[in-house]
Amino acid sequence: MSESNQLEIPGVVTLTTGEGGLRKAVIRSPRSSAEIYLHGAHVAAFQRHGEEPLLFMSGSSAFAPDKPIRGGIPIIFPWFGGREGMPAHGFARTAEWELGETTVRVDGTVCLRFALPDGGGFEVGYTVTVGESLGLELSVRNTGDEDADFESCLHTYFLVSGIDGISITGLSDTGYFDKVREVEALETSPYIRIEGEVDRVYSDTAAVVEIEDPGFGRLIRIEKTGSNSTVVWNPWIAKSRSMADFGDEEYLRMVCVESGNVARNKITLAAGERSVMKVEVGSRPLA
Ligand code: TA6
Repeated sequence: MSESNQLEIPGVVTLTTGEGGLRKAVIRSPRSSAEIYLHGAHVAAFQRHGEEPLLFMSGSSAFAPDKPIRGGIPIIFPWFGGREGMPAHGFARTAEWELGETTVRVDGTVCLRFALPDGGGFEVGYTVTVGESLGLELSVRNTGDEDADFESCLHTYFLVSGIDGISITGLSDTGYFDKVREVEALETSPYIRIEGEVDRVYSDTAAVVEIEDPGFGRLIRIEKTGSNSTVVWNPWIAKSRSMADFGDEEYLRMVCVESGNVARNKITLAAGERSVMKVEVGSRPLA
């Protein structure tokens, strides 16, 4: 049997060719479906049966070996943001990851385990669990002889019914760096609304964040462990127009709520030490 056949589970996990000729896994569980590209181990879609898709995907996204996918859940590693002469947000999201194992649990939940072939001094594993909710686990181990730093972020793009109708809770009284105004600030609002470009790195927070979307009649819940940073981003009008892989009006239908360890929350691992970040995203009807 070919390797791909060993990883396929009939009716549950299918390996096929997706956009741009990139390989992807198509997953179907009793409660949901998902698509994950090997390019970047990129979760491109997740949808609970009978619900709107949970994740946003730009209609203008590139699907090419040397470009990040615009939407879904890019894996940002080992740095967040720009770095002189290097790709923004690190190299993990444009690397070809290996799918090592697929399993299905008694309740039908599907687990897929990916590995980054070259983690630049780190051993990096990523486990995606597709079921009632979407589980993401990023494991990073320092394979060097010295301390090593890294930043990581699961840069999740959520689909919303309309950006002017949603509110984000869970970050009140949390400090953040406002990348638009380039100032440190304190979140004083229990309900964050998006009324312009928002690009905020909230630090020292392990809080659950929720996105209330009356238009879809749903509440999206983002729980995490091993993560002390939460990033909230919407490009709004001008930045949307400046991105070739993002539609001019697409800012109206998405918001990024990202879970990671970035900036002051970057992680330092001793030789051989491992850190694990877990994120679970789910949704339920709004009461
Ligand atoms: O997470 C927010 C952010 O850092 C923004 O500043 C914006 O650059 C966004 O990421 C998208 O970055 P990308 O490199 O994917 O265009």
